[in-house]
Amino acid sequence: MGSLGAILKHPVDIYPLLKLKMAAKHAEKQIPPEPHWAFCYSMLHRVSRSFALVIQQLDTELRNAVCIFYLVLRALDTVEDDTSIPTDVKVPILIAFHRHIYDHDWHFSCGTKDYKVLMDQFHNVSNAFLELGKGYHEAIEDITKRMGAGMAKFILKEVESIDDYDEYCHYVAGLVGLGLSKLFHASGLEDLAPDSLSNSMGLFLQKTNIIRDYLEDINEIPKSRMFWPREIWSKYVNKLEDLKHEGNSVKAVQCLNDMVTNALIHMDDCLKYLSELRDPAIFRFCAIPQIMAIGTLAMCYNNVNVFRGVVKMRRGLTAQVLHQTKTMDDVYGAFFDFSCMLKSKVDNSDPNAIKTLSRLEAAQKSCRESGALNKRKSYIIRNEAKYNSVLIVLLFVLLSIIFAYLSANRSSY
Ligand code: D9A
Repeated sequence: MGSLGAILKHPVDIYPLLKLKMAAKHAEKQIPPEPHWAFCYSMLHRVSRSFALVIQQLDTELRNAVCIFYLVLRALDTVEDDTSIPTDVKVPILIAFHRHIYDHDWHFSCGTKDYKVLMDQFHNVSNAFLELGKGYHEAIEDITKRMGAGMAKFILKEVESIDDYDEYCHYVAGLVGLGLSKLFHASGLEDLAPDSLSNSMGLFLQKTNIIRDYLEDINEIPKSRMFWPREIWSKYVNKLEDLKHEGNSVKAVQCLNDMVTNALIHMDDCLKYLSELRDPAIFRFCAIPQIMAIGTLAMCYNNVNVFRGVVKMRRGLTAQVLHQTKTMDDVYGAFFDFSCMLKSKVDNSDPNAIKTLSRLEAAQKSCRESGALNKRKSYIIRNEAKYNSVLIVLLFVLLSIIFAYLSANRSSY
């Protein structure tokens, strides 16, 4: 849908979208003067859009550490993703990456577009890294080392079982959760979160990405990338790529729903992790991606378009989440709403319907027990309904005027 069409359909998006535009303009003006830091922050803006805005609100020292951590991880990812690098070249780079970040002029050319610039000019990232405090150095080094080793392991191995799937997601995303918790702790603003909760924060986001990106990953050139575990898809089709063929759409959607149901396991841990944060900026930084994830899962569930193109949250809805997420009550409200939306999409004939519903009900119970739902003023879905009825009233008024005008004209004949 074109952006004008989207806006006409969701007039409620106009204000948050304008606000987002202004926040983005403001953030771009805040880029620091030192060339290496300027490089890091402009890179961050280019590769992460909305996420960069939320990072921007963190306390300066922590913000710098998170910015560098993010870019180091993106660089590691660029090496892992580049299918044109031969395995015997790639594996040693992944394994030694935690040492390269201490090297003033190390770089390795790979990736495309913005990622190529990041890789070619990586010395800016290492120079900025070297200026961070000791606590931040240790956290970033430790996570980079463990992630690089995990990625190397999975270059040679496919994701077969659900345990493999959880292990792979741990390396590429769960460890990010662990690393961020360490950075928050090093800043003195938060207690150290338990590793299992930090891990779940990453798994929930990563599994959502893997579900949403099925088509993009399977169509990857020169070689498709497969992250959906065989243990799940083999119940529905013989080959993972069969899911995209039109004749298999019933099986494909059942498999998709199975994958979403698997991701829902992590909801409870995510709510627990978020409920224990104290600093409001750190809270927003952590909560926004989680709400986007459950929103994306709600859009993907039972939706055959996952196998035909991209299913994403509307930009306007993203902008709303960005502005409306301030407290834990907002998180409970959003999780509750998106769980409702998911529940309404569950078809009793789906092989996993009972499991899906029970996971959603468990999450809704946590939201209800928090007591947040009674006192909230507005939230995403109800808000939308309110604006839609305003639009219907307006339309009605407009039609009445036209009708009155026409009948006045007729009587004058
Ligand atoms: C995150 Cl430092 C990520 N990943 C994300 C973004 O959120 C997490 C990569 C590097 C960092 C952080 C994130 C944010 C806050 C708290 C977290 C956390 O843990 C406590 O990570 C677990 O997706 C990537 C991984 C999932 C692999 C970890 C959010 C983000 N959003 C994109 C939108 C998109 O669709 O990818 O990057 C964006 O805003 O552009």
